[in-house]
Amino acid sequence: MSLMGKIALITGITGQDGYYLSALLLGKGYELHGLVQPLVYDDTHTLAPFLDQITLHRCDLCDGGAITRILNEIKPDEIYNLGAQSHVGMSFDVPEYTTNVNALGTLRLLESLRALKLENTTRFYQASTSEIFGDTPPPQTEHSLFNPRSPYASAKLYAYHLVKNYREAYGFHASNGILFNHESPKRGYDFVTRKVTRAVASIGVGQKECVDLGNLNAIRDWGHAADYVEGMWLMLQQEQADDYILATGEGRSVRELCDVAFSCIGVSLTWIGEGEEEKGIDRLSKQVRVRVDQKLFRPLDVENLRGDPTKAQEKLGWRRKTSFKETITEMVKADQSCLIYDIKRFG
Ligand code: NAP
Ligand code: G4F
Repeated sequence: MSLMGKIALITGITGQDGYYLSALLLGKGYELHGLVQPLVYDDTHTLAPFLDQITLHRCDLCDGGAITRILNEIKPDEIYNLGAQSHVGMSFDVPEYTTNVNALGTLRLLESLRALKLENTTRFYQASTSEIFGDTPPPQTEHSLFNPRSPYASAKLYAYHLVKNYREAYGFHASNGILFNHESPKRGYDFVTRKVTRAVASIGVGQKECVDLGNLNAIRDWGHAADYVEGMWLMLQQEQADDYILATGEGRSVRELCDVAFSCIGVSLTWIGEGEEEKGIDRLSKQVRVRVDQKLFRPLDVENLRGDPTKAQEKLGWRRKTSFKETITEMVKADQSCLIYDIKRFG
């Protein structure tokens, strides 16, 4: 039995946010359970520092029967639904799967809670996203227009509405965290920040020459994942469930992300050319370090996301602590350490 006597279940526990939320909840004395995908590459080693303190359950969010059985077994006080096919670009290639996991997965969890009559005892956090705003101009608030521009965002918007429906229809304590991008050394390799910080680490030791990117103009509001999981927890500690934006309020382009990441290895970039011909060049050595690859553009992109976190600040007392530069510097340093370890180990 845990110190607080509270039981939490995290879906998507092996992802970036699952790692930081696990650390937070274990630190608070929760009894912690996590859902992990069966039949895929076992990545539970990502939870290594605290694996022995978590009970893992093999369950796909597409499997309603297994979800019901596990919820009945655990009867959690809190569920954090982080599990998702979370790559926006990939959702154009696998729209049906993305919808099944991100939209219907949420439905399965909520319906299981209802069937088990846990709606009055289990609090529910839904990992919603700034992507639901699409091309609505910034700063986006909780009242901004939703205009999803990808299968990922459309599926997440369905889940957002469902959470609200279950709150209003059945009295669920269910909250949507509308989170803007948040990053860390645990970020998946396919997201732009991590792609850039890994490339910068490799370029720094001469293992790579250049990084190929898609849309350099896209603006995102990038925070640190460790700060954002605190906001998730705070939402479930409120008397009333509600929906909140977590964001920094600062927008930066992918180009600016490259400037900051390359500055970590002492490289100052100068940008020349336009569109597909644009290049980021090392001011001193004149070597090309960033190129544009048309194949990396999405069929439809979201150009400008910058959130207004006022409601979360005022009602939850939430504050982000880590600056953009600190986040990117931490990621570059972590990627450099991995490389140095690999070089020492494998030559
Ligand atoms: P992530 O690193 O991609 O983690 C996603 C997690 O979902 C992984 O544990 C993954 O398991 C699991 N998963 C995928 N498909 C599943 C399935 N069919 N059944 C069960 N589990 C499945 O994502 P994240 O960055 O931690 O984000 C957490 C959540 O917040 C996601 O829902 C994401 O859409 C949302 N979100 C993220 C951000 C952000 O900037 N990070 C912003 C807004 C919202 P495997 O490890 O086995 O693949
Ligand atoms: O890093 P990204 O793939 O993140 P994106 O699409 O904003 O989605 C992330 O944040 C959302 C919250 O807003 C989450 F809901 C979602 O689950 C995920 O965590 O791409 C950021 C921007 C995009 O405009 C993309 O087109 O960077 C642009 N970009 C340019 N070159 C690239 C690349 N993105 C990726 N992944 N790879 C590139 O080479």
